[in-house]
Amino acid sequence: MKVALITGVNGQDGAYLAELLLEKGYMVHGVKRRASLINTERIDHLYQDPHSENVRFRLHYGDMTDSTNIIRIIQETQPDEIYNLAAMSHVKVSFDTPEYTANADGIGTLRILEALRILKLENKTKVYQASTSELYGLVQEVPQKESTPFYPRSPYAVAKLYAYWITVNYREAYNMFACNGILFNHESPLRGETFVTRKITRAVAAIVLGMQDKLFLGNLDARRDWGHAKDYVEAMWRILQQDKADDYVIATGVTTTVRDFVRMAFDELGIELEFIGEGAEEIGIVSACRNKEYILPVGKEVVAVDPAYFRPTEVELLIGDPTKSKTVLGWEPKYDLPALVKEMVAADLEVFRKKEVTQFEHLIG
Ligand code: NDP
Ligand code: GDR
Repeated sequence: MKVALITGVNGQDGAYLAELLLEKGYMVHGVKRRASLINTERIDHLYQDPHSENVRFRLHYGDMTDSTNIIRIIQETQPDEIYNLAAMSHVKVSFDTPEYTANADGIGTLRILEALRILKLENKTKVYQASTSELYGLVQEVPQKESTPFYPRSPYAVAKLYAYWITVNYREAYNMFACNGILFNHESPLRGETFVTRKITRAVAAIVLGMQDKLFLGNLDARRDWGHAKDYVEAMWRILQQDKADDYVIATGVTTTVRDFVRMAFDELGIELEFIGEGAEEIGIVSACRNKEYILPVGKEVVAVDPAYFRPTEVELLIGDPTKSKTVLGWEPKYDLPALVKEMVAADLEVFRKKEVTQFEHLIG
């Protein structure tokens, strides 16, 4: 039985990847950091009682900032494959916590690679590093592909740049099977609530149910290449099944503005929006309501800009060229953006039908 170790197992991608690897017959070990509340909602459906026999899914406490536990967990689990997904993954928050982000996202990757050398597993264990389209940052070339120069625009992206290159360096220096997946934005109903897509789909659900008045956003002009996390974890696995270690862009090749994502999400429930004004003065108002269940008055302001969500340096345009991953990995996404939006809006309607809104949610992200 193949053994996989996933850091960040209770994050969006960790949950989908754990599910995929369990389906494929792997023994899956997940690393989870300690929190004051149990935050395993995304993986609760995969729980296996550690006291029973033939358990194939186990969690270990660990933190990317602590070499000792990384070495110990790798020694105990002797993985064939490590998927390093753990990270402080919010770009805006990285401006507030730059040193911690460098430590967890940058040096954390080094800790894993070095642990493998210390344990003499460098020629046994394959490593997947969760690299990101944020490396491209300030546009140098579109669409962005593996050879496009990097120009990171946030402490998060700079930390991930270190992680990218240390992965390449350990591959070249020690002949390790260490790969970067340069993944463009990928979303799902499991996406963290402070990333823009989920913030939008949650707000749409809450607004139509009368639980929220308005959605405040930052830069509506930013363009992202959005895919579905389920498709993207399949690509991660494929990257480690190749004969040769390499780096791959994973993207859809389609880019959309934040404004259009908002439009699509409201339209999903039969509500059409018109955007008027510019910059920080721009607002989105209801221009038509086709839905008999969720009636919103025409003219109601449902979207406004709050400059608090602007980033000190922004990534304006991301659009990936997935040619290499399609030809070499045989990877093909199953979801397009309309299908993704549909699934996320439907899931959030369910969430809000059952739930009370937390007061803090629009203070962050
Ligand atoms: P999430 O934010 O949903 O998950 C991140 C995971 O990392 C969580 O389990 C989190 O734990 C854990 N984590 C954070 N800090 C530490 C730490 N110091 N030690 C141990 N664990 C930690 O991210 P995604 O699932 O969306 O992304 C997975 C990876 O892929 C990340 O590295 C991200 O930067 C990268 N990426 C994501 C893309 C995307 O569009 N989703 C695109 C490209 C790259 P906790 O729950 O306790 O916070
Ligand atoms: P991103 O994702 O920064 O691309 O990083 P996010 O969803 O946070 O932002 C996308 C774009 O939307 C704009 N935006 C807002 N963003 C947030 N979060 N909140 C808002 O209110 C808002 N209004 C506008 C942002 O300015 C940005 O341009 C994600 C993360 O998953 C990273 O870990 C990953 O590496 C990259 O995707 C690829």
